[in-house]
Amino acid sequence: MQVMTFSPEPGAGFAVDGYARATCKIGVLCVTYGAGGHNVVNPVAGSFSERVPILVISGGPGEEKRKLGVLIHHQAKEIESQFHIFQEITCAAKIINDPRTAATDIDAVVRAVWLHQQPGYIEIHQDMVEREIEVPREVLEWDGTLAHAHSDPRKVEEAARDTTARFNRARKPAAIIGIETFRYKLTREIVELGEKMGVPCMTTVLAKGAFPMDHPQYMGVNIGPISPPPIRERVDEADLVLNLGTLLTDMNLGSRLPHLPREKSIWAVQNKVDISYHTYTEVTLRDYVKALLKAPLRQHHEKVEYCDNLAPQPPGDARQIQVSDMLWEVNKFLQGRKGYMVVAESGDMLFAGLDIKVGHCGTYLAQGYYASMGFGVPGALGAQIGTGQRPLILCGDGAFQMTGPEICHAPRYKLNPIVILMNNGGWGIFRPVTERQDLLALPSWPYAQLAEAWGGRGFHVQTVGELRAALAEADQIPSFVLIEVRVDPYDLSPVTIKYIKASVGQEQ
Ligand SMILES: Cc1ncc(C[n+]2csc(CCOP(=O)(O)OP(=O)(O)O)c2C)c(N)n1
Ligand SMILES: [Mg+2]
Repeated sequence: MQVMTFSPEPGAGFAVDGYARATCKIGVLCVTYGAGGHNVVNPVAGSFSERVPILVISGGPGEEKRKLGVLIHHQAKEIESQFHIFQEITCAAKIINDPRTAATDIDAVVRAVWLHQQPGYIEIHQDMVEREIEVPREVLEWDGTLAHAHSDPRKVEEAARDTTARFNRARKPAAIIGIETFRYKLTREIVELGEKMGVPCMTTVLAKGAFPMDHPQYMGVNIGPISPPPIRERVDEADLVLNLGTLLTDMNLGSRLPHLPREKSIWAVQNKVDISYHTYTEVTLRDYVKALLKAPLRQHHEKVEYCDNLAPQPPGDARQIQVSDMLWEVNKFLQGRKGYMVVAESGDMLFAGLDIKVGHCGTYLAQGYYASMGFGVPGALGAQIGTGQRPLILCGDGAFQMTGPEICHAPRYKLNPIVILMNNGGWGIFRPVTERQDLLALPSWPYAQLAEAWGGRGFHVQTVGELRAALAEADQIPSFVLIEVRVDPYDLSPVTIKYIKASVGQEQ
């Protein structure tokens, strides 16, 4: 087992999330009681809301200490306060304080993590660590497999029949792929289904990467009303939209209510299928997709064109670089190269990243819904450990100042991400909507020098040509690389501009 340590606990929390998110395996996070446990509440809350399977193991004060009746160091309100906090952000939480039930309690939490694809929590009291515990036979003989939820086969069959009838009547169906397809390792089946149906396939914001971006049927990211016009028009024209594993979040919908009428849509998510106004419960996504793969679906042959939000790149390499130039240059860089994944931080880069195209089965990771700053660098380190793909991290200066220094751990684990640090001198995404601009400013760090001091390579670029050259060089450098890209404080990515306009209620 690979054990890694980080500097502040949030780094460890995001790294475990990144590992689990990228590999669809359970990641384990170990923290000390109180100061440590409370320090990972934010990353674990992110794993909870975006359905990433991790197991949190925390220490806890022993029985002897409790009996003293005094306050125990690291305690917040009650001794049990940390446990109560984690009950809110996990699907199962147990304090392990009884040797007779310890094994079954741990077993139950691990099974729940897998079943719900959400974090679980175990608190092991100090005086329990060395205790002998009773292990029931079924736990001893467990073959290591973890079960997903079960379906009712009759409901699966009927849901698939109902879907087939509607699909075969539809003239212009389309599919929107959601994050559950990736979490339940269904990408191969979803691609097969997309090909069998022959319809345009889009993803939500959170699920970017769940459908291969270089597949001829991939149309791009659907963000409701602020999608690229061809996507918006195609969804409006659709007489049936098949939503597979799509969580209904404001981010996925461009902060508006869905404009898909229910009678024209099918939603398969969270172990149920809603078809028009009917609901089939106890139908897992896996069984539903498998049933559709066997169903007599009419094949369409629609020609699909990939679209993003980028205007054509103006010519000239000596130009002052803009955010959209960075996106163009990263796309060109990725086009000819295998073995890269992209990780996008929160802030402008969360929206900017939607215009990145990673081919060759490269992973794409971002907290597309919970959207916590600080995920990028440590999340990418965890993801590289899990997949071996080299991360290209898109990160703002604000987010880097939160957890970016975790990059100093890269050399000792032989990890080598490339960090593209967009330095706009502050919390840029809020500049168009904030009166007190002074509150958004950040001190400038010597980013490139810090990278060198931490065992990596640092670049500082200001023009399009300099970024292109730095990326090409970074590709050949075995250590981690940080490229600081100086941009205008008011320059933002195309999707952020649309998102802000939509949020403040302006027309696009
Ligand atoms: C932990 C956390 N705190 C606060 C926020 C709210 N927030 C979202 S974006 C942002 C500023 C991002 O600044 P920066 O990383 O420099 O990115 P930029 O938009 O400037 O490119 C803030 C404060 C958040 N998402 N997460
Ligand atoms: Mg910034």
